[in-house]
Amino acid sequence: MDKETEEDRRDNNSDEEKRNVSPESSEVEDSEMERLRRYLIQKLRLVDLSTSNQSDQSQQRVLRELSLDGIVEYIKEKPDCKIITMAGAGISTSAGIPDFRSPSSGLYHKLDKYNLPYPQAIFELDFFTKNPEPFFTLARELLPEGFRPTMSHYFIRLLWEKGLLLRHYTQNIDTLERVAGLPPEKLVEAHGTFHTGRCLKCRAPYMLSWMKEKILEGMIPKCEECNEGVVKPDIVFFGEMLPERFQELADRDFVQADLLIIMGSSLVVQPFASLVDRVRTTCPRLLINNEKVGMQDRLSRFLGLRQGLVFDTKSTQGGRDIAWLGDCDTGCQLLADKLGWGDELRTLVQKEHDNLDVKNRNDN
Ligand code: CNA
Repeated sequence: MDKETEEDRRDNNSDEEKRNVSPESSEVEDSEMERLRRYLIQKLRLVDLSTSNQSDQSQQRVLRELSLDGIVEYIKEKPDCKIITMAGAGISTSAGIPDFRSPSSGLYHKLDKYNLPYPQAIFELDFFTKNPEPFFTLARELLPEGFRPTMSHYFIRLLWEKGLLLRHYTQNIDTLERVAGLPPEKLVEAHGTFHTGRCLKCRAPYMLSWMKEKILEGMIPKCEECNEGVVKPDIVFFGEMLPERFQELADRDFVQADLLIIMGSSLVVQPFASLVDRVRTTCPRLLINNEKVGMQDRLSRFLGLRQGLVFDTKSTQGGRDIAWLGDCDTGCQLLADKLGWGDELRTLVQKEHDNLDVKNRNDN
């Protein structure tokens, strides 16, 4: 009891002390924090200190209105607007391809049957080398067989046809951007693609059609050159380097962009997710997704790392980030409608889907 009273007293004292904190001592604490932050950044070589305060600059007003209408007005006023689109699995879910992380429908919730030690193992090189079977069983469900690109894919193609697309960066491996007619030079498949594959032993190259035949027959594709290695589609597994094209073009493109549109991604896989920080601080960023993602966490804020998206519409200093929450296809159609391209997009989708249906019928 006595002890409690003593502790209470100590607590009260410390409360008293807190209340008596002078502005000077709080400034000292702040500067010590700042010194610690800079020390950690420098020691860990986390980020260039000259750019670690960019978030302050990003508060300039670049959009007249922080809304989809603000973005529409911005595009209309910039006839040569250079747009980068970034996409994830969410732009393909309406084509029937599940994403990873959506609750209940995402792949990570459906992997029990593969008996994995943990869900990500299916995309890890070490695990694949020892046991490729789970991956190829899953690949059978993911293979671009008869899937049709979505409204979102065709919206990106329309941006290209209008001369506004600087580049499309995708995490998807389903090749639907190619099927939608986006030219390869406008496309960066950051996590690789099923389009091509390689023998893990002798590196002999293979095409999708060859791999698909084996995978759909329930076989593990084995190299016909060395007769030993497993042929792995050129998709990037956890722990593998991203394609050189990603590094090269990201360095060149993002500093030039006038607008960034991010669609259907949880923005948790690095380094893709932090691309959002590589545009200029005056470049508006529009997120079209079921949920808000990509915001800065407290640790990164403290370390001056990854600024992330800032959806604080109450900020008096302006802002440049918009979250349009809902289905990607609906968001893209709405954006196209507001830009005056609505009918063009609907017609493009209809025409391309009809062509694909005919092609699929002829192939079968
Ligand atoms: P993810 O982590 O599964 O996140 C998907 C995000 O999209 C989530 O925030 C969802 O809420 C959102 N979403 C899902 N459907 C819709 C929709 N119709 N409209 C709006 N938002 C939607 O997927 P990420 O792409 O962010 O993760 C990166 C991984 C997933 C990459 O390595 C990919 O290779 C991998 N992946 C790709 C495919 C594909 O190629 N289609 C499929 C599954 C996984």
